[in-house]
Amino acid sequence: MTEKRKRLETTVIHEGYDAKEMLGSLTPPLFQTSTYTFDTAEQGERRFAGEEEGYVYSRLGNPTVNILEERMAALEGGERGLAFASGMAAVSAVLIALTKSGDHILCSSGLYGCTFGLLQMMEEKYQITHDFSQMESKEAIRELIRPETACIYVETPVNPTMKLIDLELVAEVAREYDIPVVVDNTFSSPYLQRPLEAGCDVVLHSATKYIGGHGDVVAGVVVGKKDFLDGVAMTTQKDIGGIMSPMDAWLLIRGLKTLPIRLDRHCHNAAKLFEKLSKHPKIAHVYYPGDEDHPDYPIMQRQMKHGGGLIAFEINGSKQDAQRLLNHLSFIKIAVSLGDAETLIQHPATMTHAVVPPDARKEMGVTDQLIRLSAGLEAWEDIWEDLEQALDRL
Ligand code: LCS
Repeated sequence: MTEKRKRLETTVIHEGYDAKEMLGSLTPPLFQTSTYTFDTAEQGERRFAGEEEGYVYSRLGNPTVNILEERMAALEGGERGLAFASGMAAVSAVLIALTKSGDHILCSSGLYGCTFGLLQMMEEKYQITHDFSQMESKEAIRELIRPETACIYVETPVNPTMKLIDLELVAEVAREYDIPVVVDNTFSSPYLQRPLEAGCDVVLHSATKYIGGHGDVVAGVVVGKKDFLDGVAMTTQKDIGGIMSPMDAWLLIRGLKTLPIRLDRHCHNAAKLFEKLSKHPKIAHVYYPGDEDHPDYPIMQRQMKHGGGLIAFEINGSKQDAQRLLNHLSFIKIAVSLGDAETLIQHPATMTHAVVPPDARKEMGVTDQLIRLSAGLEAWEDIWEDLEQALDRL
């Protein structure tokens, strides 16, 4: 009898692990090993030749890491998952695997600062060019596709402006040209948004954020078709070597178990804070995908379960006022990263997006007055009281 596919809330806890195979250990064991012994020299030969299944060396595979990879593949609805040392190791492995010198990448207009930095480097060193697009219509996307366009790379919600990209629309155009679509799903997690179901080809995460959820791991994950990921595993992962450590995989397996209940609380807190922030006189604008008046709200309803746990807002004032607001906070932490139990606040123009030149930053909508908040798991009333007292002191 084939086993019925389980719901996401069950998959985050059980997929990819059978306690019977591990002496009944309820929790997946941590295989903290760099290498694996062969019974004979001939067995070693067979393993290296790919004629016999089995572990060889932890840069090529580790049982604890494999559990996480299988679980993430099931959660995103892909055939295979691959784990990396960081979100940027995942982004770079995918982009390098998909492109060669002279190619072109079409990107959503607005990307995490280091992804922007990587694209700049690829252009300077390898002549792999890129364009940015709001991707608001099929025409707008088609206009920027060239014969050498090797992939479309999308973040949605966009970091940090919270603009949304319609994934089904992008996937439809990409299919016309047979170009793969890569989606950075870090801000949503598979609980809120599943890009592969929308027709996209590769999904990746900074697992540092909601996947881990506890601020104690830096990691990345990629999910997609087996053929593509087998290729990445044997090239940009194996030979560049940005693999995930078994300990980090073990922590992520633990963190993942509570993903749905954490996300429910993150989203609830963000919705409450949005209501309060949008009425405050010292705030000029709030960017939040759950805002019913936001032009992207219909996209949110179609492709996300909730509005997510992140809010960006612009204050009435200067860059110094934005910094003063952060300095006045009491328990809300000034820190980059997101998706942790603690509410985190940061100033994108001088922190996550400081590497983006001022002109490009402006085009992305990252002004000096913009602040990004990752709603934590605390009582939302306490988060609001801290924000309110800091706003009142401006
Ligand atoms: N993609 C997105 C959307 C991100 O926000 C980040 C990191 C990355 C990829 C890279 O992942 P990492 O290598 O750090 O695991 N974003 C950060 C942020 O917004 N604040 O600090 C890091």
